[in-house]
Amino acid sequence: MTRYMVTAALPYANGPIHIGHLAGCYLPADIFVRYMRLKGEDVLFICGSDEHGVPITIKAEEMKKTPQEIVDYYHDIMEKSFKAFGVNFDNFSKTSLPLHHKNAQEFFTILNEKKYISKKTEKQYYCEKCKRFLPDRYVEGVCPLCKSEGSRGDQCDACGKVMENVSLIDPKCKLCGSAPVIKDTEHFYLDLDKFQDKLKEYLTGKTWWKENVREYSLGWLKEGLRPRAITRDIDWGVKVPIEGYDGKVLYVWFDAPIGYISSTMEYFNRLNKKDEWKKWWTDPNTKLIHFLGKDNIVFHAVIWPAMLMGVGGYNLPYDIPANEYLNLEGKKLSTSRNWAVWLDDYLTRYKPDILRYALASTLPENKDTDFSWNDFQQRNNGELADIYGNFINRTIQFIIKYNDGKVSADPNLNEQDAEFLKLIENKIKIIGDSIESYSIRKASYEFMDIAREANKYFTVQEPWVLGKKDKDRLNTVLYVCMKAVTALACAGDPFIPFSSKELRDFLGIDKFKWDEIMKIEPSENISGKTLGILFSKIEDSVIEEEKKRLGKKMDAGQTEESAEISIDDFKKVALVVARVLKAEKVKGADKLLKLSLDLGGENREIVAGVALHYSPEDLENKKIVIVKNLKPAKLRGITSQGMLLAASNKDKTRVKILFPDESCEAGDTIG
Ligand code: B3M
Ligand code: ZN
Repeated sequence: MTRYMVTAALPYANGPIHIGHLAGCYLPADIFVRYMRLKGEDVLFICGSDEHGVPITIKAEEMKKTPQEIVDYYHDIMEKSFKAFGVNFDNFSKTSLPLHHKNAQEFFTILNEKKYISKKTEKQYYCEKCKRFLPDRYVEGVCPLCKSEGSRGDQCDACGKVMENVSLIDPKCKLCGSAPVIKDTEHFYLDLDKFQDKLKEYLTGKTWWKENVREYSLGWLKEGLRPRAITRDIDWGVKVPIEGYDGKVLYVWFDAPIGYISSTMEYFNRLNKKDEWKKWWTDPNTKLIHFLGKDNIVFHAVIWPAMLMGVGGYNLPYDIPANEYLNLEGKKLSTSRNWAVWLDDYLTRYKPDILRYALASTLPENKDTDFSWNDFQQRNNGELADIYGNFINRTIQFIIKYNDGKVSADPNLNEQDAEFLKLIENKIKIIGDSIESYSIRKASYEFMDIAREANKYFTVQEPWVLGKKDKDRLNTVLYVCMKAVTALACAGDPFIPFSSKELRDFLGIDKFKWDEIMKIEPSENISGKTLGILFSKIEDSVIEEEKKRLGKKMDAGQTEESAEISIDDFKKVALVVARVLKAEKVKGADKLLKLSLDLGGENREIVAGVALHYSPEDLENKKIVIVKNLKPAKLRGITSQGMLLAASNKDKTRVKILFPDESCEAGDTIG
């Protein structure tokens, strides 16, 4: 039986995950894997953080931390947010692990022994002021190919092209801004030219690949492959396993794909099945599928297969479903300008399923697409709430209110009923076929279309009229509606797994197979059960807030620290001690607590975004510090008359309220 080894590109551990990453590969990979598992296929889903290379060392220098501290920090954030978003990797590893270093060195050694690696002296940028070579992203300039500014030394963000050595126009050292000189340095090269013919045959045979991926890769061969440097002059990374090369490490793109294998090994080591990984990487019955974004294509479709061919014995990638780019509100995503929606931040305000669905509906499968907050709102309000949620809700409410919660399983289907059920069955098949061919946008459209059609059926059948005159017919109609609810609960799993699970729990469906969804008999009695609101509407003002957030620096501390204020400015802020009389959760807002405060003779209400970190009991009777003269703001319909003081880390994963000494009294002023 065929096995599927599925990977999603290893994200650099130099920042949290944003929607561009999600749309590029993590969401499509997860949807694919969820579906394949429901089909009963044997799938392993592997990822991990990419912890080497210049992206990491630059970040470490910026934050004045060690590279290891940086990668550990972001690895955790990424792992947690993937989990909370429902992206269920079997293993999320780290390329800084010793196991991986050993594997990468072994690859290098074998390729070297087989004479696929050579040594060459080549020109490299060198900054005389910083006294160091400037590999990859340490240098920026104008792209020689597309002429955009801010292009890096190894790859241009704007056109995605991989750069020839020292070819930037007007290069600048990223660290100090001065113009680098060009110096000779000795490096190891992977002799890609030796794989030209084999790669051509390999790529030509991949007729089922997405056209953009195959064309792009073959395009690379047209110019004739040349040896590529696979070492760098930095000290963070996998050491070159040859004596006398201190201060040089393997290029991150040499070791990173080997990380997929290391992650697989780590997974099976943990299960005490040490050799099992081989089945997933060398057995011809295993199909290797790499999900990734378009700037990663050449590394996976040309260089990585060459490495695997060179070492020998490994499967070559069977498919590389790469996506194009996702823009945000009509502009290119930019992490440095904070023109991004960050997953960990998003998850503090909204359910994962909304973003999953909104992104699935607009994935850049064949061309760049755009994410906008208005579209997000429309997908939620107009589709998840008004179509999907509405159908489920009206069906269940109707059965509970007007039919004692009962629907018996002996329907008397007429032609219309049978046709409708057939239509659902067809749609489930189309969804599956679409996912298998990586047309996930189409799949998600067809999924919502089940609910669209179901609403039509409900309206046309008019169960509210039937109740009075034809109990038998009513039962049949409700039975058919429950079949549709069941179909939505199951077929929704790849797209909106959390809501689907909630709905399946309500319906009492445990495990199910994709091909047997229409065979599931709906539960005959739902009386006494309650199903929460799956999707509630998002107000315009909330969306406006999101838009305002874009482009603002996440790290407020950084910008404010530099802006000096006078003592008079500071005195304008009225800080006082307040005692919490009562604390309660704000309905429909996971993050907010409403606090009733005693300010020493005056009572006030404030709304504070601390509910993820404190429960109401934690705060009652405690003394806190608030800004008293802040302009009142309305949050979820409650007027907040002030703001409490709390300390937090940059990503707001740790939030600590400042509690003054117990001997302070409500109303005491601070300053
Ligand atoms: N870390 C590039 C990126 O995040 C890189 C992928 C490695 S996959 C082996 O865009
Ligand atoms: Zn410099």
